[in-house]
Amino acid sequence: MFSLQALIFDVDGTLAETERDGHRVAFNQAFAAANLDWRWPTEQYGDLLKVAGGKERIRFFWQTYQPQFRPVLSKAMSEQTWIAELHRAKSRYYTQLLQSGKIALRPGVRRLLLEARQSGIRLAIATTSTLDNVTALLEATLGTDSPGWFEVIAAGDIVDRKKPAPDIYEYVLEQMRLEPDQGLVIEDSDVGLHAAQQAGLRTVVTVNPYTQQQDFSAAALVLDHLGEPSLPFQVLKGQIDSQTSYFDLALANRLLKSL
Ligand code: XBP
Ligand code: MG
Repeated sequence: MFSLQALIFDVDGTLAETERDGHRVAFNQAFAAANLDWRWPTEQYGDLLKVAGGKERIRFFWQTYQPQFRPVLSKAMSEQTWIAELHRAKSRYYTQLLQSGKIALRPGVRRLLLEARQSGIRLAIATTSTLDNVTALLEATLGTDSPGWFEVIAAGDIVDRKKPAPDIYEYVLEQMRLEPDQGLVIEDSDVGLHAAQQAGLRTVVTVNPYTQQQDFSAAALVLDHLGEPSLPFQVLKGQIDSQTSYFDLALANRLLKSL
């Protein structure tokens, strides 16, 4: 009989709404500190999110919107190193922002993580963002021991190809010695869903304002958020067999059995 063994969480947009008021703000702070007149407004940032990974997003923006721009490179500095330095500065601003406590977890995230821990369900993270950023978010929202709740935190450049490539999910499966049908992914974007699906994993999507119009036809279930007893979720796609108003392990198991 099928029984869920592991939950694999995406980070940005899934654990917390980090993009608009977190990463985007930090990118803009780094641009200003580097005397660049680049600014990423809220709406344009939604388009830029189709490129996963901060360094990749900077390069994409440069090539697409500022193709004439040439940075002043000191000796032996490549364009790649220049991007990496700009991105390091961005990560510093981002972690400072998290430490100020401005970004909260999305509904149901803490509850589901605690239930999984109590039930012996294995936990992992698969994200495009950098490890320092993930750790800072977990510590700021769930406490300093929380990075240790996750058997694997697969982040950033640990794989060559970022989402939508399946590599980060394949890496997690390999590290956990887990078969795809033993796990369930929680994601927020089409890019993330594609990555998980290509790795053979089934996925529950919790949408956010940047992703709600995307195509989630390959998802097992699409919700507005994971829900709480006092804050029912809305099912945007998929069938659930009961009056449940929040996503828990019992629902996860019923869902996977019905697929
Ligand atoms: C989302 C991303 C990340 C963040 C920025 O990751 O694409 O690139 O926007 O973080 P996920 P970095 O949804 O996979 O968690 O600047 O650290 O890349
Ligand atoms: Mg995401």
